[in-house]
Amino acid sequence: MVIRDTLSTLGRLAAAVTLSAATLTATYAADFTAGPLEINDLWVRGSVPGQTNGAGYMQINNPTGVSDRLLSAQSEASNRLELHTVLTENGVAKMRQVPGIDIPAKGSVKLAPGGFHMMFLQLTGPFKQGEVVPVVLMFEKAGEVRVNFTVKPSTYNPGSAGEQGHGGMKH
Ligand SMILES: [Cu+2]
Repeated sequence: MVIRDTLSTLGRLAAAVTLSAATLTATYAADFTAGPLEINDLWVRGSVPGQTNGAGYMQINNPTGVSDRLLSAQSEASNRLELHTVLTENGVAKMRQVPGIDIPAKGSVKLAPGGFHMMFLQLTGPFKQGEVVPVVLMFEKAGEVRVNFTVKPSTYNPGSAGEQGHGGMKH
């Protein structure tokens, strides 16, 4: 009798654990994580013949109460990989390298056309649609994390964030 009660309790516990694990997966599935940071929706445009540079975009969520900072990135896909933003000076949009991108506590940062982006300079090969571009991101607190950017069609343009950053810009 005692044994049967114990087994039935264990059974209920097992069911409860299974349920909560499933709930967590559904709620918190991120494409990539760096410590507590969640990194989602990583993409680059497919390159066209003759294209030497490319831009990468993603969203970084920080559910913690402590801010972090994206410091740098590395990839075999290009000779250099810089962090850029787009500034408008005298009505002209220009790209500028930035020393880091802050990820605020309990907040998020979106790298998107017209704003912050990862700048791949001197591509070592074409970005082919459907493939992925492996990158190592370095965060001040969360440390190093390997991520993959998905290569979208060369004409891909999500939302209405504006295209002024990368249309015909060359380095
Ligand atoms: Cu740029």
